[in-house]
Amino acid sequence: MSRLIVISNRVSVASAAGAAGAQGGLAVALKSALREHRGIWFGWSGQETPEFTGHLDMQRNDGVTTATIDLEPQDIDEYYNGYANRTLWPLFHYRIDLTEYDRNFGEGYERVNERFATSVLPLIEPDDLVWVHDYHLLPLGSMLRAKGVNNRMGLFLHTPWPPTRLLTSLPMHERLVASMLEYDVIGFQTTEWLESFLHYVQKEMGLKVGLDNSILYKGRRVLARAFPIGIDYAEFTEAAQSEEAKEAHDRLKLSVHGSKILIGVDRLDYSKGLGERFSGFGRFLADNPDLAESAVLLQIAPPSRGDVASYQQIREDLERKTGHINGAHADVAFVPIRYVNRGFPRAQLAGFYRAADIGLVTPLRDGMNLVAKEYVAAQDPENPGVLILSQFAGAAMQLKDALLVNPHSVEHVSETIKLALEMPLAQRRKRHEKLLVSVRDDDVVRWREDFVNTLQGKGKTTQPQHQAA
Ligand code: ADQ
Repeated sequence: MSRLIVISNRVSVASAAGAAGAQGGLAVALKSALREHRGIWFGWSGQETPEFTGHLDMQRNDGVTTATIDLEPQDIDEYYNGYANRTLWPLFHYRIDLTEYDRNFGEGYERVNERFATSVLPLIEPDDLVWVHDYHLLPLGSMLRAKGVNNRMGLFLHTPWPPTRLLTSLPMHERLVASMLEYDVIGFQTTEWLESFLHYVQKEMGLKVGLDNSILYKGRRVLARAFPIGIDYAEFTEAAQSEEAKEAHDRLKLSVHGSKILIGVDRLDYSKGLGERFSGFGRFLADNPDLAESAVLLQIAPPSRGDVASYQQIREDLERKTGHINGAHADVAFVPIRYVNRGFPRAQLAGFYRAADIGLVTPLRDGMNLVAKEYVAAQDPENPGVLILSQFAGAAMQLKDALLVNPHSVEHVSETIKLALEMPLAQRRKRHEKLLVSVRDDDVVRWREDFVNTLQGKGKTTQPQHQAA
């Protein structure tokens, strides 16, 4: 079996007892793949160094080898806070109004990708599979190729891929996309993002795409495909049955004195549509005074990317909006929105999901959205809650039995909340049963096996019946 080299912006090194419970499903899944393939996980330590040295900090924890480098303050500003989070992240989430086009960011991005390439190079052996993750590292594969790496290399993009007309607003967009075509496999979350990518390479680069979605580029064949990511179903359902989850469930239920609970769990990010969600809930309260005190929205949103101005802005906006809605609808013993700015261990989160009658997952744009899947997995199948899901989340392509909403429409969100609160048990069970099949079967283990098999050239997807036209 080939070794696996996973490369991502950050590496999850935590291994101490208890820390595993706080990790995301992605870290858990990648670690199990790394254990199986005797691999190495390479990336930035998250630490700053006054001057870049390329020193590799190698650690072995929990059967997984990690290798990390520290970055200079200028690298962090231009690559991470700059090009990754102020240019590509908003652009890939269709927010050209928030996208900053600064040439220094682009240069910093290339410099750090080059530093990643130089640092990881000595770790790569001839038969290794190289799996690069996300928008931080799009050109890394081409830089490794330039250094003579001929290994099979794949890229998985966790975010959406924007429509061609938006992408062309990025200076040097063609250079960026051309660099991606040095990978052997490029994975997207959904066919929608895949189609946007294929549209770009055909219309802007004049490349031919085969019926199997392979792109002929400089005499090589690059396979582009959708690999929808899932949650670690086994790990999550185990967490949901723990004593810690039960306690969290009971604590939340008791605290609302019989009101229905709506739950939102998101990183504090403008792509998650939190402001629109609060407005939709506010509209529900205004439209249904008879029901008003019967529903509480618990929004858990730990701050993220606090060094970027647009993230400070959203935090202020949400605090204002919460105050406004609570001011208008609270009573002495009732507050409609509980807005909590911190993270919780996964078991407690699972307990909160299970206690909630509605999972309110309304991003304006999201590559996939794992919270929607976690909400479904945590429900009691005998008496499940209802998932309200944005039609603009990648997850909507799989979770068709959720109540799909347009998060921009406060009226639609308000009406859908009412519909969900009044949904009869039989219909809730029927919908949940179907949702659960998808969440259980298309889990993160299947996702990574599918990607790694495709990268290895195994499976029918890599034995195309049709050559590029
Ligand atoms: P994110 O934008 O971070 O991920 P998401 O898919 O929802 O979004 O994953 C968030 C994860 O963080 C979930 O597992 C959730 O439980 C956890 N989390 C969020 N808030 C938390 C809190 N307060 N306490 C504890 N845990 C919390 C990116 C893309 C997504 C894509 C994923 C995976 O933006 O579209 O689904 O990667 O590919």
